[in-house]
Amino acid sequence: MAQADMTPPEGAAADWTVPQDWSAYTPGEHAMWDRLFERQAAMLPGRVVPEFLEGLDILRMTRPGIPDFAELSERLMKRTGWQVVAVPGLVPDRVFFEHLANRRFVAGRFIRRPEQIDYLQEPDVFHDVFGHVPLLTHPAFADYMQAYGEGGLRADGLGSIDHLARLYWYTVEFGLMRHGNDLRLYGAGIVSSFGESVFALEDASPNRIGFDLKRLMRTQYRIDDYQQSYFVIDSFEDLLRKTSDVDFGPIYRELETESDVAPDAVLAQDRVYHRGSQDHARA
Ligand code: HBI
Ligand code: FE
Repeated sequence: MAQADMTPPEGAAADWTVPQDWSAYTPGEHAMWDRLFERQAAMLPGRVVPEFLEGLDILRMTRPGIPDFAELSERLMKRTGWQVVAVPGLVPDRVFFEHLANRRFVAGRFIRRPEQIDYLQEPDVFHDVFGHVPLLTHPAFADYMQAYGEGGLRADGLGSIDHLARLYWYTVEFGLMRHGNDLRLYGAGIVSSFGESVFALEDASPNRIGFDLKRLMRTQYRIDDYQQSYFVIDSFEDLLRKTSDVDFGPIYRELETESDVAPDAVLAQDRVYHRGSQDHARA
């Protein structure tokens, strides 16, 4: 979880935003973006949902260099009313939810260094902008993200952020979608990761299980390795329907009396697309 301290750091506004300061990026930083972009762009066609590639196009993100948030915001605003704002790093949960509820996506402005190319702890501009922003051009996904922010503010009042955060994790960060008889990627944590883009879809190790809201909110997750289970939605419209026409209050109360589910578990009730060998996690 993010810091409990609600005071923004020196140089940040009360809502924790900072200027992106686009002109301060060095040629080396832009080159790092281009290197990451090319690696993912080569891998994603045929693996990612088409809506993601359309989003890259709509936002002109196929051009070289770290995108200028002001320009992304202008294009997004016309499509779905979203903006991209810069923050220094992880922000407190309430601050995060408040931005999403107002259709502002908070993005790190820094980019990883070459020695961190495959793993870093705090989300950088490549994860946040390449991973998250393209789908904000999709109306149902854009509405889902706002609804998550609003739900976060309510969950905070009910002491249920930990359960709700699993929904974000297993959809926005690590979600898969059905595509005909295949599966496709849409989670930002997967599409911004060279290794996990292949692992999540093609490796025999992880479970791939149909989306079920309550089951998913019972499921613990790993932050230190590839996921042991991925959850599969039918469409963004279906995801929005299954989460926004629902009163989470009674579900949170039920969850308090039910045990958590381990990250690798398969339950009798699950719609199983693939039962994982879990070889990766055991290795
Ligand atoms: N802050 N910058 C940033 N990015 C996140 O994705 C983020 C955050 N703070 C809290 C948070 N995510 C999650 O823990 C919430 O979904 C609960
Ligand atoms: Fe993320």
